[in-house]
Amino acid sequence: MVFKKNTSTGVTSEIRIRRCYSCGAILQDTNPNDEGYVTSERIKNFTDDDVLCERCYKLRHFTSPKSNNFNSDFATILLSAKEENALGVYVLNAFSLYGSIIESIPPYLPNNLLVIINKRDVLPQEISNEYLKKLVMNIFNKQQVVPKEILISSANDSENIKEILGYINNLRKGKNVYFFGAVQVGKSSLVNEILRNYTNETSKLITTSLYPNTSLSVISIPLDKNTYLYDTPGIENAKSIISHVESTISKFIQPRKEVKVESYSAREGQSFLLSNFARIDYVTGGKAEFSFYKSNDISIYRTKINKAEKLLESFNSKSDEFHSSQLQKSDDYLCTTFNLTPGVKYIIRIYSLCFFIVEGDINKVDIYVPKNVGVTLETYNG
Ligand SMILES: Nc1nc2c(ncn2[C@@H]2O[C@H](COP(=O)(O)OP(=O)(O)OP(=O)(O)O)[C@@H](O)[C@H]2O)c(=O)[nH]1
Ligand SMILES: [Mg+2]
Repeated sequence: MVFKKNTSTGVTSEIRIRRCYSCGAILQDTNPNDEGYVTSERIKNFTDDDVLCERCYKLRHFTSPKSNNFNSDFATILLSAKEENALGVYVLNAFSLYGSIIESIPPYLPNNLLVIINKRDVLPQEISNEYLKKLVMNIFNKQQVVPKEILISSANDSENIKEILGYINNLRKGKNVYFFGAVQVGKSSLVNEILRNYTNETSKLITTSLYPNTSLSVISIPLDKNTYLYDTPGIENAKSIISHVESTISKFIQPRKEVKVESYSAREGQSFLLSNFARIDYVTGGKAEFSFYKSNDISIYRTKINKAEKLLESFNSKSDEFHSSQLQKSDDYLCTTFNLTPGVKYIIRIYSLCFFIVEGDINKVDIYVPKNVGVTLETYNG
């Protein structure tokens, strides 16, 4: 058994249980057909990094992080949504828009599409809603994706939720509604909040079951006598850093509260480390300013370029430093060089880890990120 009874505490015995990090089910290794099942083999090898029941484990590992393939089970769900003329609700993460847009999804998207940019509350107010919408529209234009509406939300803002519910009711035209999107963007939180504001007049129950012809477990919420809202499991994006670090670490990489910008005056020859998740070398240029937006739980270390590699590798021997033990040596990273025009303001994004604005008399930066994680450079006019 995974859970242990501790009988030494007297009358009120304490029960220590372990829950699946993703779905919250109590873990057990006795009945494969019950919630929370894990094989005894996986229990033996459990690290705190991957405490997931068998079902969630399979969902999380359905694509090889190296291929960025779009899973055929999701294709089945989305294509049936398209066929039914259902409303698709594509949820994105405001903090990591590029880490939450799935590159290979466009051919499968329902025509009736609502986009929600969630987790607005973690971004400072100085980044405007218009800027976020413009960014998303630019990417969607290239992908030929045409949503009916783009909304901005925070799952904990009840006014916001009412507005979303209004759009859903108008757009769905009596059809089913499918929530989908990358891992951890807040789909279920939004659905839960919507439920609180929704009066369901049927006697049908909320159920979780495998979606027909797929191995994906989908939550069905009755909207009325004939239609449902479906909450689907998160799609892994191979370019997002959260696909490359332990789940316990990814919880802290993703900001939970408003991020505080950290600004540094920098000179050539300096290097910034975001724990051991990324390294930014300022290779050539004059006086420059770097402003980082990242989870408040991640510290920035400034050093000289010739000392950066040693510092990066030293994280693994320091148990008290917050880092990923899946990133051990310089071979685990890939370097991208950006040549910049001095005087132009740029924004560099490391998918789901951070974005930072660089400005000043700067010529060249080298960015080291875990292999396969996305890095982009754009001029900044936010
Ligand atoms: N600050 C903030 N946190 C949010 C918001 N929405 C969700 N979260 C948090 O983000 C985490 C993931 O939320 P979920 O609702 O489980 O996300 P999901 O997309 O359903 O995740 P998967 O089903 O695992 O893909 C949780 O810790 C939520 O509390 C939001 O608008 N703002
Ligand atoms: Mg969910």
